[in-house]
Amino acid sequence: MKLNIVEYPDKRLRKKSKEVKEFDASLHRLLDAMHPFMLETNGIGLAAIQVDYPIRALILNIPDEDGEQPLENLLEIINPVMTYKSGETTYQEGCLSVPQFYEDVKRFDTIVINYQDRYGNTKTLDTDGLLAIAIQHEMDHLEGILFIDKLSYARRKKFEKEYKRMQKERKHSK
Ligand code: QAP
Ligand code: CO
Repeated sequence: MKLNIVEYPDKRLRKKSKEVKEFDASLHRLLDAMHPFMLETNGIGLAAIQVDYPIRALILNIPDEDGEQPLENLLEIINPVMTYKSGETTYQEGCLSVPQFYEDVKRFDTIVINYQDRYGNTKTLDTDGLLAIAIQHEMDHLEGILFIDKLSYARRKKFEKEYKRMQKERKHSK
């Protein structure tokens, strides 16, 4: 299964992802393809909509202390719902769909989510730190929201200018 990243300003990133109802082989095939794709592209989190499948599925593989991303740390999250959120934290975020741009974003520090695994089993996860930040970032993708939408007006303007210049450079070097 060959996946391609959808990059800003592609309108497909703005769709609201649909609930997953069938936990079948085609879902498993997609999840199985997303993980190596994410590692190859140096990602720590990826929502299905970023590879043009607008369904409520996302994966996360937060690096450990040695910077490794072992398979046992892979989290597959389907149909997540946030049931608790508290505190505040700021982190310099990036996104595979917004390459080469990083900016501080404010998020909740601690969250609890209910979600389903690839078999449709219901799970609860209570977490904080980078995993909580990453989950909030990926859950935003399910609503068509990107981290750049959370920037101040001035920062967003700066981003649009930088990003346009960068895209021109990338086009010329292709
Ligand atoms: C979302 O982001 C995230 O610009 C996952 O050139 C971000 O995996 C969660 C990436 C921050 C928590 C904190 C970005 C790879 C990867 C790039 C990513 C790039 C190559 C971003
Ligand atoms: Co992203």
